[in-house]
Amino acid sequence: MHSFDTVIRNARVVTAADVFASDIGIHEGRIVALGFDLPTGRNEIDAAGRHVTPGGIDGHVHFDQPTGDGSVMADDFFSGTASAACGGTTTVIPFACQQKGQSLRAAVDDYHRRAADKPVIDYAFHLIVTDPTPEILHHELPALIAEGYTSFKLYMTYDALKLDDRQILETLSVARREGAMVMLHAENSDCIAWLTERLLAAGHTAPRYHAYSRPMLVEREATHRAIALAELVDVPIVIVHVSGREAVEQIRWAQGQGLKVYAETCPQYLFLTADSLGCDDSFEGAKCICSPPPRDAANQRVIWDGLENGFFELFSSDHAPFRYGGSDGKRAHGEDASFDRIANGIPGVETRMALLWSEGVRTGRITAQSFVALTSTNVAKLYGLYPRKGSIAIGADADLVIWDEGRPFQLDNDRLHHNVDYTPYAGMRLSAWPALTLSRGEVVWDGEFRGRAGWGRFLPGALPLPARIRRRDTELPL
Ligand code: DUC
Ligand code: ZN
Ligand code: ZN
Repeated sequence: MHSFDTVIRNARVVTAADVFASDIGIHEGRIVALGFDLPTGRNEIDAAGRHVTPGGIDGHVHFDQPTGDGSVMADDFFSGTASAACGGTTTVIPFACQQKGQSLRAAVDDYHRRAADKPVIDYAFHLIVTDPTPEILHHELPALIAEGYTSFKLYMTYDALKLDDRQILETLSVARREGAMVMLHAENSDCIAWLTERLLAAGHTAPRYHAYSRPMLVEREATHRAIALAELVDVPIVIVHVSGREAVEQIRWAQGQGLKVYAETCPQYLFLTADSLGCDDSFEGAKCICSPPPRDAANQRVIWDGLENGFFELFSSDHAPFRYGGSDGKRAHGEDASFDRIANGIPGVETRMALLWSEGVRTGRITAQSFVALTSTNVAKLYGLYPRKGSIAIGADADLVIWDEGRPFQLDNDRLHHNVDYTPYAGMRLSAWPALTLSRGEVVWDGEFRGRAGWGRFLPGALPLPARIRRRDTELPL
């Protein structure tokens, strides 16, 4: 009779706080012992001095999300979570997106049906609120928050998704009252529409003009406005997919005032630039169309600085998968489609962890502990999944990654498990990849995908803390 289902020996355990040598004893999917000379387990894994981190939590992914514009996301809840697992991510938080006119409850039910028995790793949902009617604000949203849908995203752009400032205020005030966490997509919709119209009128239709239609000014302005709205309501927010200096400056100002404005960034803002959208008018640049668009080398450095100095709380993929070939992805409107008709988003759920470990930790830019904080612990804390997820601690789920390091290889799409036919990072030389991924103690990746559909469980979120953007000296008389 074994006391452990699995023992991982000789690990260099990394948490957001420490790196220490230990064995890890696992029983019934949980970590039950950390220490030396643990009794023999039913399965023995020798980590041989390798880094062992908590499994990644990707707090920003899109799977099987209808776009309404003729394009189709390539990954469903099976291929998306399988891809995540093979890249060292053991929990994902995709979106349940309300269509305008739809009840929020119907949207949640729809996404549960889409997920059904497909996920191979655990998952939660963020809501996307696009239609905050009184019924939704007063009844549906509070009820859903109480049931564990404790975070939601609001858009300031995209006609099908965006809210105006008044709607944002109303929705933020529900978050404040109920203690939910709000993510903001901060880009100024009217500026984008105006610029797009002028670019198209001038014949500038190629993919690379996507970046011209969404300059950093539009992100800066909306970031500033999002902060002001949150400050007025007195509720913390997350500004997602921060792309460069001007948005960073706005958030830094807010943080300097003591406001709880959290920032997320993504690999595309470290490893791609606007040039990735093409230096000529070829369609190839469509592969890197995402919003906000990647900027330039100077802005990449600002994002690296923000990861190094603790400015960023979250490092997520914003995996939004569309195929380049075929007729339902980037080409849904043909190769001649103007940039504004090309599906927005790039794949990245499988490459996120290795890109940051390889280019962040192994280059000495960030510590292994910061890596864990950015890719797992902080995500679990902000979205109400901690301490079950996000750490290597007694009682936590045994969601773990054992790292293979120091054997450089060239990244190409053939080694990935998503259902997308390209990766924007093809050709990069990386020096780390997960050797083993465990989801609740079960091996889901060991160089081969070992997971199975339906293993992943839905995780209701607890209420994240804190519920106020700052401690007010005087309360608003509201
Ligand atoms: N925003 C996202 O968060 N994901 C994909 C595209 C977008 O604009
Ligand atoms: Zn967004
Ligand atoms: Zn996104």
